[in-house]
Amino acid sequence: MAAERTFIAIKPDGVQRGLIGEILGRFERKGFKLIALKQLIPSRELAERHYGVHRERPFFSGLVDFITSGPVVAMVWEGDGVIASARNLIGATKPLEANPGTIRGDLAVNIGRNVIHGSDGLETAAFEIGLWFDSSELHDWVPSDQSWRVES
Ligand code: DAT
Ligand code: MG
Repeated sequence: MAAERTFIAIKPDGVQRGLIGEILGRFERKGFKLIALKQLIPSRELAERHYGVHRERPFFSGLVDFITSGPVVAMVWEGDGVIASARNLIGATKPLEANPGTIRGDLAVNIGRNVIHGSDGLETAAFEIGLWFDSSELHDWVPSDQSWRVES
């Protein structure tokens, strides 16, 4: 069975606030494996497809304006249970309700500037990875401590 992967993006506010290293470090220290990483300013088309499920919501155009306003750091992380675990590391959508210790709980106050995106399920993860990355940009590798990264 293929290892589980999730799509993570540091939004323009996280990049502007100098939080890239802080956020990457949390995923690295947790023990997940980085499969792809790039910085880009998303096109409107990419942002609208990424947030397509929210198309009818009142905040949609503001959300697309924001996510296309500057560089985003897009990533793919791999590991057992990484999709749900990444959501736990990220914290609740509303930063004021996110638990301390989570990225949003520690680093954000505003729902419209909540620093980071993470896929919310297997299907969305596969869709988002394919949307943001070409398969040639995904790099599989075996960390030297691989046996410590899986549940025994
Ligand atoms: P999440 O990013 O936790 O998966 P979501 O998928 O429900 O949350 O929404 C996507 C993004 O849209 C979210 O990170 C911030 C923005 N958003 C959601 N609800 C909002 C609201 N009520 N007002 C403004 N922005 C909102
Ligand atoms: Mg979501």
